[in-house]
Amino acid sequence: MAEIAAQPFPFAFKPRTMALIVIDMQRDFAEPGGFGASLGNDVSRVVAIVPTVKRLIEGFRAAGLPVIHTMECHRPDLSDLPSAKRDRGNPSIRIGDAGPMGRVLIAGEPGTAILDELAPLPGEIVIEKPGKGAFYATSFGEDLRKLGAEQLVFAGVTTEVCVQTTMREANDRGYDCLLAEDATESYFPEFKAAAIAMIRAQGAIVGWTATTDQVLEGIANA
Ligand code: C5J
Repeated sequence: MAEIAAQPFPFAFKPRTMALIVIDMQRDFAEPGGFGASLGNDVSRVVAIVPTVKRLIEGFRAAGLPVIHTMECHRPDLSDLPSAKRDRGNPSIRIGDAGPMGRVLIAGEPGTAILDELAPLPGEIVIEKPGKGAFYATSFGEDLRKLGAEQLVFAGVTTEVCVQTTMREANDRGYDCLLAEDATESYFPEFKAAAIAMIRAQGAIVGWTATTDQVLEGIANA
């Protein structure tokens, strides 16, 4: 087993069974006029992590390890958008409404796309997910099984919503999970800090956390 220096203790991994999961690095969460901004959030926090997420993605690609991207989005007919989700918050535009970047969080619309700098390469798996967790109503679990993945490194947004939900789902399914602390972000710094603390509390009850440098160093030394 190889190791990544991590908290609360080193993260052991088999060099060929690790995958990177990049959660929802979409224009709708990072750009003015998108869904995140419509909820009154400061999207510059998301933009700030893009170079770090890019470095992490490039490190996995260079090591020949899989990179899986997720996108939070819904069908154009909204058949996968329950009112429990559409009616929440008090956004100026709701999911499915027409906004400056097309219909908000609808598959295929410009604002729903992954940021250009982090665009998936041909052949990389992209999961379109209607929920916060990536396992719900998607092929994600089956894709991981086919890849033979056992350890998952997570990046993306937002730390306490879609990232943490997917990590918890993955942990329940038997995956060892590590969150790259500086490659994830929240609109609320205190929520990010709390999520990181929760994840690694009680002897890594949900998983481990490490910096992008630590992850890349662990991969390089494997
Ligand atoms: C949210 C997400 N926060 N990707 N989505 O609505 O975390």
